[in-house]
Amino acid sequence: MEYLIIVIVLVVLVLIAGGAMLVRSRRRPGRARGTEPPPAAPPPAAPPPAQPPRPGEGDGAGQPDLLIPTVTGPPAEVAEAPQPLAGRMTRLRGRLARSQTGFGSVLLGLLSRDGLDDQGWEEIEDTLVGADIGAAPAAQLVSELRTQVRVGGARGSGEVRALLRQDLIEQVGADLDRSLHVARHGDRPAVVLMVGVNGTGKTSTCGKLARALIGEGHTVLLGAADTFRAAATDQLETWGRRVGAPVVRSDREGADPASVAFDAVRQGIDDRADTVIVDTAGRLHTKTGLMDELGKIKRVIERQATVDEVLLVLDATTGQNGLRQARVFAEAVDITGIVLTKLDGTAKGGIVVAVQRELGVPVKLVGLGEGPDDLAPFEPATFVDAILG
Ligand SMILES: Nc1nc2c(ncn2[C@@H]2O[C@H](COP(=O)(O)OP(=O)(O)O)[C@@H](O)[C@H]2O)c(=O)[nH]1
Ligand SMILES: [Mg+2]
Repeated sequence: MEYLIIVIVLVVLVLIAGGAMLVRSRRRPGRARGTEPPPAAPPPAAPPPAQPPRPGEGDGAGQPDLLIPTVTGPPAEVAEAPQPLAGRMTRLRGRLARSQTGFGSVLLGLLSRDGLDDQGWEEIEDTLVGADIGAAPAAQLVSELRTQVRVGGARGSGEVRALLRQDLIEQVGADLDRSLHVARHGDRPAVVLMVGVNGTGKTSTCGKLARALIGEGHTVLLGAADTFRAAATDQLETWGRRVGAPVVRSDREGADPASVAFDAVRQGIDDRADTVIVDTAGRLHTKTGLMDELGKIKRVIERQATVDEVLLVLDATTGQNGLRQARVFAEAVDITGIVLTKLDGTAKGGIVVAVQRELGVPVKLVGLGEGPDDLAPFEPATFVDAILG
């Protein structure tokens, strides 16, 4: 009898332990989006996979840690020659259109109604606000459209679409200078500083941009000034290896980011590189901390070269939170352009209008996926056409 009880207890314990393990292993693949990419098949010489995040381990700003590797596309795709930057947004517009379900077609549907009343116009305004365009631009758009519709009288759906298209393009800013300053000048490389909060896509953008520039015949060097975690440096190195760009890094976790940036630019000058792209840490600890860190990196670079672009990387899916981040970064450093990533993952493309207005600088590049060629120069008309379907 005692034997039987002991055997039953043992069986129950084994079942409980087995169940617990099953639950834990089930949970692992379903991580929150943007915290850890599913591990892609590593390239032959890839660094060892990073440790899984420990609870409570972060960057000091309450942001989850990010792990390598980032590229989830098959290595064969990476080995192919990069697509030219020009025309990429048109090629990738399907990603946008797919993610914009709602916004454009809802607007067109509302505008095509016969005898739009105040409530209808309010719905149009709400739809625009819901797409993150911002309250002021939404009100402005509605007032313009109202005038146009009143003056022109009843219109067909084609005409309504043309009006809306024109007004949206105007809001997005068709005439802003979105050129990227990445060309070597004199005996100095152009320097691009990539800034933004952890997880927005800085390191991927460094890699994608390097790949695109190399495809256009530039020589590019990468600087791993995100020294906060060794994994961040490894991630950039993986990109460098894949795209054919040397990476200047420090072997010491927590090394001074400014000194890595300095070394990278020094190396870029010695190598006669066209462009040096410097990746930074996205620690939004305090505004003064951020200012000190980014300010120091910039000053130290400027001892030997000019910083031609300071690109703020923003995750389009973060909405108002992204705008708040943008404000803090803009106070810390002079931003010259915005890279809006993950536009493939949001139906709220209106953030383009809101963030440009907030910072007074143009969106220069957009991220439309995790693949190595999923970075495109921003084109207002293509963007609006994708939204309107
Ligand atoms: N869907 C999508 N994912 C992106 C895009 N850009 C970056 N990511 C992913 O966002 C995650 C964080 O990117 P990472 O470059 O490490 O961000 P960082 O912390 O700012 O350097 C990675 O899983 C990237 O693959 C994009 O445009 N679209
Ligand atoms: Mg990074």
